[in-house]
Amino acid sequence: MDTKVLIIGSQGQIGTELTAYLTARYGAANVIESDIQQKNPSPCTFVALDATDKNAVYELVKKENIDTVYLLAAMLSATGEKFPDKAWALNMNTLFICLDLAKEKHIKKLYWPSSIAVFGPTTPRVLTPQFTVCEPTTVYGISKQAGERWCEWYHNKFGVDVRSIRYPGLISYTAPPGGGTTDYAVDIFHKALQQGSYECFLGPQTELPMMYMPDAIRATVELTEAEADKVKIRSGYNLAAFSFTPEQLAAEIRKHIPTFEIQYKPDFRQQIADNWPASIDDSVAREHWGWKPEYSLPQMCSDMILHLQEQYAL
Ligand code: AKB
Repeated sequence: MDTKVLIIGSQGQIGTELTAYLTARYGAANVIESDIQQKNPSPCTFVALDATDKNAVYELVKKENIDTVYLLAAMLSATGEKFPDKAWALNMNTLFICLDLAKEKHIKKLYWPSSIAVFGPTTPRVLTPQFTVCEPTTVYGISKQAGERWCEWYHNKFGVDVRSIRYPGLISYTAPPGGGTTDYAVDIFHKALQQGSYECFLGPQTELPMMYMPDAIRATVELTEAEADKVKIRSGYNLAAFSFTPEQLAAEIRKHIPTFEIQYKPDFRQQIADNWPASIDDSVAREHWGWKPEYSLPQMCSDMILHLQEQYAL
């Protein structure tokens, strides 16, 4: 495939796996990964980059002849509530820099992640539709909702080819998530294997939409590579795989680790989760560009435990 991509924020939970996937798909010579600093080894070229520095992003795009940018740098929901001004500045400034690069035709395509955080307490919680009330209550959610509006505006006004998914909570074993409300669904596996027990920061009945990372990565690339006329929504697509509560996840983990114990100590993240959907209707993504998840909750659990047992040499 004739493309050269830049991943911004490549060392995070999504970026680590997207970088590996795209490197395997396009070849190391066609993928550049960038982040504020390098934490993990890179399968392609790594460039240290401050994504809020427009000139630095521009120089890198030009030097490397980039046509597609995956902009993943962001502050998530829980950390965003602690640092609202920093969350807003990071999440919005980086988006404007990339939208403007696309508007000025320095890049051809932009992928930017949205989130279920665009929804709020006035949104229907069960099978949340694609088009519905969006009154987010977190700074992260407000930034994602505003970002979606801006993406659509740049597309309508200047023809910017921007694509976006409203990710549910993402579960993976490679790189840890950072500062989200759905992070418990990753931490729980590490603690289950290392300690046999977990103290959960959400209550037992808190149902949230979730997805295994291989599905999320495949969706991201499928949407980014889709023919432009199939991408009829330029704000953010709803995407779903499965939903569960901490209690249901613990029961699934117990099928592999029968002695696993869970305690509940909800903190400020409970309120964030209570304002998010329990499940998502992703029929529009299925219809427009053929999205279909592959992993169920039991399949995700088995795969997570298998890989983490290897990591911890158990
Ligand atoms: C978070 O919990 O903030 C993220 C998200 C759902 O966007 N994982």
